[in-house]
Order: sequence, then structure tokens, then C-alpha cells
Amino acid sequence: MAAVPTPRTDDWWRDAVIYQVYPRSFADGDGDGTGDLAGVRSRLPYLAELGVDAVWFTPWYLSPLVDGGYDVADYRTIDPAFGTIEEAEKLISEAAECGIRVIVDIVPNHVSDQHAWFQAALAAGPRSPERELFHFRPGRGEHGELPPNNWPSQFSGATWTRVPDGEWYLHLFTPEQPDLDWSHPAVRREHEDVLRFWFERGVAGVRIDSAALLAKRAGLPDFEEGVDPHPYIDQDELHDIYRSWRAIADEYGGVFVGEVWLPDAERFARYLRPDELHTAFNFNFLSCPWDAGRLRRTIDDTLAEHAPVEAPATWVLCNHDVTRTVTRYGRADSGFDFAAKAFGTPSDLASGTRRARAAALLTLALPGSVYLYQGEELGLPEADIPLGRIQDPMHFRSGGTDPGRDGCRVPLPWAADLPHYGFGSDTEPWLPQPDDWAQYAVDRQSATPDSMLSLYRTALQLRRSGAGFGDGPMTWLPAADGVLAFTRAQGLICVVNLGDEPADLPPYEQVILTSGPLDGQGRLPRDTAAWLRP
Ligand code: TEU
Repeated sequence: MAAVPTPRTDDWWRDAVIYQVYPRSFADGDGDGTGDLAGVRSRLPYLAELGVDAVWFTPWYLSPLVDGGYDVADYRTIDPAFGTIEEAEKLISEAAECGIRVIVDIVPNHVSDQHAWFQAALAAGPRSPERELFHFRPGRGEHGELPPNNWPSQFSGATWTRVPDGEWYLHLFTPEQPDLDWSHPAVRREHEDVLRFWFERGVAGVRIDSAALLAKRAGLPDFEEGVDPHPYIDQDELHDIYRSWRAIADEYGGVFVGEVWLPDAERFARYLRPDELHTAFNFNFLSCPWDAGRLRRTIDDTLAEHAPVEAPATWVLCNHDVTRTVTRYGRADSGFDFAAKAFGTPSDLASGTRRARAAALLTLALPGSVYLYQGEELGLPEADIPLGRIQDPMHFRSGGTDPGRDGCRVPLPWAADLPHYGFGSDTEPWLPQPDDWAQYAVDRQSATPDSMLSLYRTALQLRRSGAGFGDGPMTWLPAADGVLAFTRAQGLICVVNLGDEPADLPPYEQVILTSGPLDGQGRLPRDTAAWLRP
């Protein structure tokens, strides 16, 4: 194991590298085909050697796993498939010993239909106080046979489901994820308690799922396309909720990262005011195609929108909801768009991988913090999941047209020559792994100096020890068309060539790292990035 990194205490989150663990697919400690906390604990040395500052766990709570754990039945219990609360506590303290902080995921918009509150609401019947915690309504139409409004789903399909006594309940996602009514004080109290519960167990931060969706416009009016404001996205009441959350986080020194998908920069930045969330995911950057002009504009807009609120930007290339980076960058349309996801979109993986390597050096050199999704450091492509094995409700709710998100959630390959690449035992994992993944296995890549894993390890080590990375200013340098070049304080230069022709490098003293070899004339080939010291 590499030297244990020194934990940074002050404002660590302003320039942290945060690794996202999808527990079901990271490592399987008990050999049942599903990843678990024992698996994560056994791989902490891997994460320490990789050099990440923190780990964000997607939900690990008690859940029927209808939506991969984003359907939480009890926040104070770990799902038995993953482990126990005692194990989570051990994991948090063992991670701390490795210099790694833990971030948990809270899903305030909805709970599982198996949550005690929803079960009680179903049992209690129409107009009961139990139902006030959710959005139960009579239907429209002569016999109440029509849903109470026309709201579009976040997952396609209906947003209302009728229960046998005739009332309907709202669910922006699946019917197994009823939305909570955030105007109810008990809903607020309960979540404040859940935050304390996890901060008291030593977590350093909380990721807030669907953070801009919880509040609904009073009266639940119909949605009218193009008419502002939207009835359930980005309601003003949310800011009051996050201010009260921030006060709790401050008691514990905890931090928030909000999942806020909002194209409007000014509205987005409101969530990052000094008394609200510390950070939010930068989905504009994630959605941006591999194009120098578009990326530069997105970087500029990102920095401009964060500056007035003094929040650090985050840089995200991938997560458990979107197409894996190397596959996306290998496509003709290399941006990401939920609506455009389809089966069989061709991708040139060689080109996508080259670009993903360059993008790694780009994101790690930009001002702010970086999120790294498990398997991204291995350069895993999006997997094709055979139709009969697809699990993601997004696929089923699209009527089978959307491949869903399982292709980026496949269990990790740890060892090239072991059954199921050493994910667990010889038990078939919950999602099948492609036949040609031995090449991506951690053991094979560890032994290969020019692998994606070696690139990430070196880059993270340099970023951690070197000057000029993380929070702080950046300045664009003059560069040819298709080339991004910028300098950071203390003499770091990052150059990325997204053009077709090799590019001349700006004057420099020393090459620190490149994502691929320079050409015979010392130029930067296409789809390649370099870190330089002037
Ligand atoms: O994602 C939120 C989400 O799915 C929306 O942002 C949606 O995808 C977007 O608006 C496009 O329509 C979170 C989780 O990351 C995801 O895995 C869960 O399925 C979802 O919430 C429900 O909890």
C-alpha cells in the first residue's frame, strides 16, 4: 500500500477528489454476487493508493432496490444485502485512518413505498393525517378516474398512481417512490434528524439527491410547457430548507453536494450561497460534447456563475446515471442527453479512451473539486446488458426504448484471471460483466505504466503534492483552434488538444505528465493533454 495521505482539515472540499462508490457493484465481500460494505472495506487500500480525498456512497440504506437504493425504506438501517450499521461505522473510521472522508447520499424527494410512513398512509385512508406526509389527492373526471394533474415524470410514464380506496399519490419517479410533502413540518424534522444521525456517525458530507425537486407549487397546478415557473422544479421554498440544513452541517463541520440539474446559471448559483449548499454537481460540464469551443464556454460559464457566491466549482465526467465517459466521447455526438439515449449508438472506444484520458488531466487541472465515478479510473466502457438482465426501472418505464442506466453500473473487474474478474466469488454478479473485460482489471492495469489506472494514480498524486492545483484562479493562454490552454497560479500549465492536427506546446521548462506520448517534433497529438511547468 502507498503512503497514507495526510488528511486536510480546512476547506478540504474546495479542491477534493471525491470517488463515487456504487456499493452494489464495487466489491463483493460475502460472495453472493452483490457488492457490499465488507467489499468496500477490503478495498480501502486501493482507494488510498489511488489517492482520493473522499468517497461518496450512493444509498446503502434498507431498500427494496427498485431504483438501485434510491427508494429508501429506512435511513437508519443499512440494507442487509450491503451489511449492518456497525459495519458502516467501522467503514467510516477505517476510511478515516486511510485519510479518506465519507459522504452519504440522502434522497429527500421521496421514500420507498415500503417505508413505514407510506405503509401507514395507505392503511389510514383518505384525508388522514398519515396521508398528509405525501401528496394524496382525489382524481379528476366524473369518478375521479383521471390523475389530479398532468405533471411529466422524471423517468417517463405516469406521475400519479391510484390506490384501491380511490385516491391518487404523486411520484415523480417510479410508483415505488412516493414523493414527500415538504410543506409538512414532520417531513422537515425527520430529515434534519437523519442528517444528524449520519453526521454523528462521522460522515464528512451529504450528497442531496434530486435537490431541486422536493418543493411543489401549492395547489399542484398543471404543467404548461414553456410557462415559467415550473410547478415542481426549483421552487423558492427550497432555499429555506437548505438554510436549515446548512446550520446543522455547520455544527458538525459537514458539507453538502447538491444534485441540481438546472440549466439556468443564476438559478443554479442560488443553491450555493454561503448559507446554503457548499457545492453542487456541474452537469453542464458533464453534458458537454468533446469540442474545444463548447468546453471552454462551459468552463467560463461555470466559473462565472460560482464566483459571486464564492463556491468552488465541481467537475464531473460521469456518474451512475449517465453513459460511461469513454463510450460517450467515442460517439459522433459526444454530449450527454437523457432524452437522446438509445440502444446501439456506435462508439469508437479507442478514440473515446484517448479523449477520456485527456479529459482526466483537464478536469484535474481546473479550479475546484473533481468527482470520479468507480470504474472511470479503469476506463471502463458502457456495457451492453442483455435484454433479459436489465434491472433499471428507467428502461421499463420508457417502454423499452431507453437502454437504462445499468450499462454504467456493472460490477468492477479486479483481477483478470479470476471468476467474474475477482468481483466476489464464482457466484454470477447481479449484472453480467462483458467477456472482454480482463483488459480493464485492476491487477492488469496496475502492472501497466500506460494504463488508465496508472494515469489516474500519477495524476492524483501530482495533484495532491504539486502546486497550482485545486481551488484558485486560472487564466486562458493563447492557443490554436481546437486547443485549450490555461495556466494556474504557481506555474502549472494545462494544454488539451481537441483539434485534428498536432499542436505546438506553449514555452515550458518541464513536462509533468501527458495523457499520451508527444509526437516526434515535441507536439501534442490530437485528443491528448499535457501538464507543464513554465
Ligand atoms: O437522479 C435524479 C434524476 O434522475 C433526474 O435528475 C433525472 O434523471 C433528470 O432530471 C433527467 O430527466 C437521482 C439519482 O441519481 C438517480 O439514480 C435516481 O434514480 C433518482 O434520483 C431518483 O432518486
